[in-house]
Amino acid sequence: MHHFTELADVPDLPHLLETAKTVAQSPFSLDTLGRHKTLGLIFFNSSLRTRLSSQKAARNLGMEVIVMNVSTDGWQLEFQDGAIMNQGKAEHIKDAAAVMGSYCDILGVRSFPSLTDRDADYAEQVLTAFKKYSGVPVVSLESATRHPLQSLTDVFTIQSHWPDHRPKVVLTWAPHPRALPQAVANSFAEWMNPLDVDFVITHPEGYELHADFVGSATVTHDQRAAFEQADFIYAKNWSSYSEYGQILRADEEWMVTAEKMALTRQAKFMHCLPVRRNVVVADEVMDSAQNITIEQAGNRVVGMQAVLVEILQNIG
Ligand code: SN0
Repeated sequence: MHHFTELADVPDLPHLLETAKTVAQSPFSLDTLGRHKTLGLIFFNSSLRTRLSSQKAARNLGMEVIVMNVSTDGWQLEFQDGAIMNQGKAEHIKDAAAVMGSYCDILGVRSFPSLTDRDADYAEQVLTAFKKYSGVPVVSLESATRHPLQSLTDVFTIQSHWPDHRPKVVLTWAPHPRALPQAVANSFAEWMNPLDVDFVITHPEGYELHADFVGSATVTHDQRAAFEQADFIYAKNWSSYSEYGQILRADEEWMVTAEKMALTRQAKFMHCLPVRRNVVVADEVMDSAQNITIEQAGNRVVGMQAVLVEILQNIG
């Protein structure tokens, strides 16, 4: 594997999942694979799990790690090709990415969407620039439209709770006070499509995801019907794609509650975290045995480590 920014970058998903299983069973068996190799973690936005799990994963492989919050600690970056840089922005991404690439063997990059310019967001300006100018493999630490490290971890987590029948996996929209990206939902849908699961997406009208991500999922506006007989409930808020970046409703009607979880087949509750308790999901669900979000977050180390193993093996 070279880059890891979307499912299409993964040459062999079953192989990557096998690598993840091996990593989970013996995290230190390849502790010299990354010797004298440096992972750079570049954040344009906040991070807790991605930042910590990536550092831990890299160190388990003997890698050095450099972390930088570019939006607060770096020069303001210009992304426009041919820009006359006589305003506030001090450095062009062409130069900054090339320099970071010269210090690092692999670069992880986190950048959120603007949620105002849909075309620019879906063109993945930041990630594309890093791929083009850094000269090294790029790992998405969540981009404008996707969060593949989260999705890989989600697939791994679902596989480790696989029931004795073909599972029903439900992605449910939930309310939130802020406008959030579609990235986690897009990516989750992208990675669920190739699995042998009954995949259902439920959301209020106006929250349709781009058809490329929905794929062959069943889409319904009836959340309760979607929950019936579900084995996994994956909750996530996202802002509207059609009325781009807008919050169309924020009422608590779509919150995940114990009463709704009772419609399921004792489903496991999943969320990428951070989660707004008693807005997205009620305490009674978060504090129940059905909640596997902490295990899910723990598995982020496994997901990142598997990705680093496959990229490092490819670098040689
Ligand atoms: C991000 C998102 O994409 O939805 C990161 C998830 C991994 N979530 C948030 O920004 C939540 C922020 C908040 O105010 O609750």
